[in-house]
Amino acid sequence: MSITRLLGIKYPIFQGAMAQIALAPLVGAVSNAGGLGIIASGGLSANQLREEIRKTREITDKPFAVNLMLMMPNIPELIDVVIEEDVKIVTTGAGTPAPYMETFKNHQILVIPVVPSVKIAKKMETLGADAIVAEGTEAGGHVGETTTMALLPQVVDAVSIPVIGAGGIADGRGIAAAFALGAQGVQIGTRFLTTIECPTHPNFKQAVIDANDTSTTVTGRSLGGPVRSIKNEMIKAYLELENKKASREELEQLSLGSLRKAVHEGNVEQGSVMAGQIAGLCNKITTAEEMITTMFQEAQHVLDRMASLSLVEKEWI
Ligand code: TUI
Repeated sequence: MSITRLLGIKYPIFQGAMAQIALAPLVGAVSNAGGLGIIASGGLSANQLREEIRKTREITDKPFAVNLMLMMPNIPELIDVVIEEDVKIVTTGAGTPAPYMETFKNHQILVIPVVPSVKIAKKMETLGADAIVAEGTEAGGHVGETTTMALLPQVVDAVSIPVIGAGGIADGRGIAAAFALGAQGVQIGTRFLTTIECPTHPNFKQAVIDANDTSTTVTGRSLGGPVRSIKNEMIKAYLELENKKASREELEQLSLGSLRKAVHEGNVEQGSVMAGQIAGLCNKITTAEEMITTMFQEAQHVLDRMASLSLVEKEWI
């Protein structure tokens, strides 16, 4: 079954579950526009998640999902809330949902893990995942090592459930490219940072608008938790500490509360401005709806152009 039918959405686009950002206003706007809005539960208490779910339902009557960041210690409580509030789609990240799969299935909850490799994609299919988001290292936040271009076709070949492409996609060309690689849909995070409904401090949006293709880098490799964000004073200090083989405590001290600093306080030099490599392409503030409809129109133009490109005519085949 197609991903749009399976989930009851119009466009095969998921909004990335950006921690502290993907809350009711953005999620409701994306779902109202026909995409899949996804609440980021990472960092929320059970009651805060319940509130975001209820607020989202005040904004939209369309399907939306909850993302479970599996490194969070309160995952069991968050899952109880998902069940109690009758949310029917979850995406998972940064770990394995194995211990909870039976619970999800018993409650007819669709499970869509985000994965950084073929090996983990296959494992998720075996566990009973309903679809997979294959996320390349171009993405913002916690990332794997393989690029979307290389990861996507390999995951598509390795599993028989629908695959959604993520990482480095922010316009119609990227969507068309994901389709060309075998994806049934896309997940987009960074581009949603420059929407009107995105609730970050204006400085955070401006940092994304000002970014170019080389503005992001990865920190935290030495701790086994690589994170992509826009380079700034804090990131420079972090990388210097990592080069000096600083202890986990020292590194964690520097990054403590850093996402909040950037997202809420607008401190984009000392805070963590998580964003993907495609930030350089995100330089216009629009509504989520305009962004989604424009991107699919662009994707159609790209596909039309590709269809009229004849390799026979060029005598390449
Ligand atoms: O999770 C993400 N991206 C994130 S989470 C996040 S919150 C955070 N805040 C501060 C520091 C670190 C993180 C920000 N961005 N993307 C999905 C993703 N999942 N990427 C990689 C994975 C992943 C990794 C290992 C999924 C599964 C996995 O292992 C599963 C297994 O079975 O071993």
